[in-house]
Amino acid sequence: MNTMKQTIAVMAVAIVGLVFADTARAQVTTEEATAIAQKAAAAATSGLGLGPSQSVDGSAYVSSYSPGNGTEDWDRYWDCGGGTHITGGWFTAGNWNSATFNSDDIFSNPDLFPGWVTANGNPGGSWYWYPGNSTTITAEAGATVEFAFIGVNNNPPQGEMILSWGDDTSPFSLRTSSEGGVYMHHDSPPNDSAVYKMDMGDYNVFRLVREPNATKVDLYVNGGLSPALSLPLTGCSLPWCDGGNLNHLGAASSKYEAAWDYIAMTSGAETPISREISAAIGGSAGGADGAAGADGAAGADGAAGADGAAGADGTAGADGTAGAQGPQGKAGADGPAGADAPCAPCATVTNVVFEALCKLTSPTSLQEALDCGGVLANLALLGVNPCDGTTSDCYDTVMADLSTLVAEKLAD
Ligand SMILES: [Ca+2]
Repeated sequence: MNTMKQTIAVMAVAIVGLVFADTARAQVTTEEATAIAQKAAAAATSGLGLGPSQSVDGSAYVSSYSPGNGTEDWDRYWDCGGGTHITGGWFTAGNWNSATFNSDDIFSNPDLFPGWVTANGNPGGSWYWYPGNSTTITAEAGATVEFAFIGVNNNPPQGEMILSWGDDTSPFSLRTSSEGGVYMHHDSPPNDSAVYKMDMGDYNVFRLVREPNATKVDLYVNGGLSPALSLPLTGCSLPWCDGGNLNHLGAASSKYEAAWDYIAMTSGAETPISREISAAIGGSAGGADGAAGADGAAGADGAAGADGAAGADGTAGADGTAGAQGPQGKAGADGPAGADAPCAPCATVTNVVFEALCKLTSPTSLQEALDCGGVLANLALLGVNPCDGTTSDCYDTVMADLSTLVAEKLAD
């Protein structure tokens, strides 16, 4: 039963995926695609500690970004606590005294912030790492450095070192800009990148990546997926390519007052994008395959998808069948009055009645003839338009004349 449910769940996911993919190809606009990408990036980075807003407990500083140091497998990581850069951290050289760095401090708060160190702004102090012959940081393998600090303000001195880094082929440095921001510098051949302007007084995360055999180094800031700056690494010549410049990492010049949170480094290029891809497919490359795990329980149903975009208009449909006959219409208005029928002279009516009387009957008395003649006169006058007087007048005239004519006939 469990297998059945799993199968159904997998099929449902596959169908939804197919529908979505088809919709995406056909309908998604640039704005929608941008929104989807931003959402995906936010979702992907949230698990890396690059989500927004981390307050520094007890301090006045609130960062716009939180560091990703806790989730990565760094070769070297120091949280800036537990001693000096050498006794607590992984650096091997450099100056540290009470004038240059203060442990457990964010600026003027004495020893209230374990895991932080403040560079006091006095000259002379930096942290250096010299791996000697055991370096794993090579141009061939690529490498990544990440660190975070809060600057005392956004008015840093011009050109102070934040980080100085050389693999086995070329050195460069990341420096402060008096414009408010940072830039990258290469000594040989001499070259400066553009200035990336940012609020140096905020909590900022810097990530430098040298991809394998790359001819440039990229700076990513605050979890951004695209480089904020790039600097070509086109070559190296003496005196910049001796042992003091190659194969080293220098950091945290005390000439720029800043409170440092952590610094980490690893062999291999770990761009923000490659980190996300790695996380999405289930972790780091390399090791042998593990044994197959037991089947997981069937997942819960996914949420219903959003409505799709409106479709295009369809083609016109075929004509419908004829409708039923409608109800009978209203009676029409009366027509105009007709023309008068032609009139009939009463004398003509009298002659018709008399001839009919003679043919139909053989009266033996005047009264008998007039009784019968009255019936015939009424018949004859039906529908007749008398030329003189009314129908009743014409009837009287007809009966009077008929009386005369019948009397003369009887007298014959
Ligand atoms: Ca820290």
